Amino acid sequence: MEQINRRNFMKSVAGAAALSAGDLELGAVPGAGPVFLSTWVHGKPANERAAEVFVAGGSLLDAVERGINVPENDPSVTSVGYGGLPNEEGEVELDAAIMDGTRHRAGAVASLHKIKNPISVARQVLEKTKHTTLAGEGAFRFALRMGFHPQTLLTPESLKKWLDWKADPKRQMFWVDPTENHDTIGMVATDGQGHVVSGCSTSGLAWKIPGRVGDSPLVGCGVYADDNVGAASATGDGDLMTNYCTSVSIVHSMARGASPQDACLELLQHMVKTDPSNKSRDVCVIAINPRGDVGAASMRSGYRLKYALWRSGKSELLEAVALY
Ligand code: SD4
Repeated sequence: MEQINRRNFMKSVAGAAALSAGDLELGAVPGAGPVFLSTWVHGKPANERAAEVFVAGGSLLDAVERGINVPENDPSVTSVGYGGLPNEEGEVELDAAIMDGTRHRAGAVASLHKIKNPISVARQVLEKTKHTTLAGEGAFRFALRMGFHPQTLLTPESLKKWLDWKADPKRQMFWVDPTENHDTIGMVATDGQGHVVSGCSTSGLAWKIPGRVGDSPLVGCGVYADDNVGAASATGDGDLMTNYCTSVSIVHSMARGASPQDACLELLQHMVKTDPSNKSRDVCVIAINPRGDVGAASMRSGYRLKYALWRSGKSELLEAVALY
């Protein structure tokens, strides 16, 4: 695989003619260089920040962490970090994980309160402990020991939405309005030199039962990364996806020879084979291999994934294929 140093990479980014959309088709074999692939519209500024951190000399893990910090810090993104919609009791509970495909190790936090950057706490779990996952009060106390500052994560807007939900006698529990629950950020990345990382951060489903842990902080579900094969992440109904170990299933399909795109589709097809009613569920997945081939797919067109792709200095927003 061609090795590039950062100076050459920056030159090539500055000088490269913009790639046409056709050049970036899923499954195309691109030249070596970093690639960042993220879920939803807020994935675009996240990818751009990740690329900036990487080009400035950060590691791929630094890049994915800092990229994911962008939607975590943005109060207008209502399912990630600060401004994320709370659980049934009005408390914002955050889940996040980051996995390093080189060491085959992850760090994760679940049901973390009052800390707006769970992906950074997850990174500290990875770097500073021999554990993989910390949850709830223990995760919070660990974050304080690592120097994170506690704060209220409810914004006036998210507090009002929770009060309105509480006041609605006909309110649905656990999944009120799918349009409000689409904002998890999953990011998969390669440095173009054989390394891959997967990261995911979310406030989970709005109005969830306190203590509920979704797929996002679970290794193999919301994140999976292996330099020998590739990385995957997911967004959607985590209670469903956890039962399919979504991300590791995709990476294992890739290990058996599937392209990232085919591996994403295979997982969705398998979900429907085991239970046809899964056709109508909210499931979206993304995948990448160390060469930078990417895949993205949604189960159904009514919940179609918009995903962000950053490659060779070009940052764009695309629509994933939908199986149904
Ligand atoms: C969860 N998978 O907690 C997350 C929510 C999500 O788009 O991704 N929404 O179940």
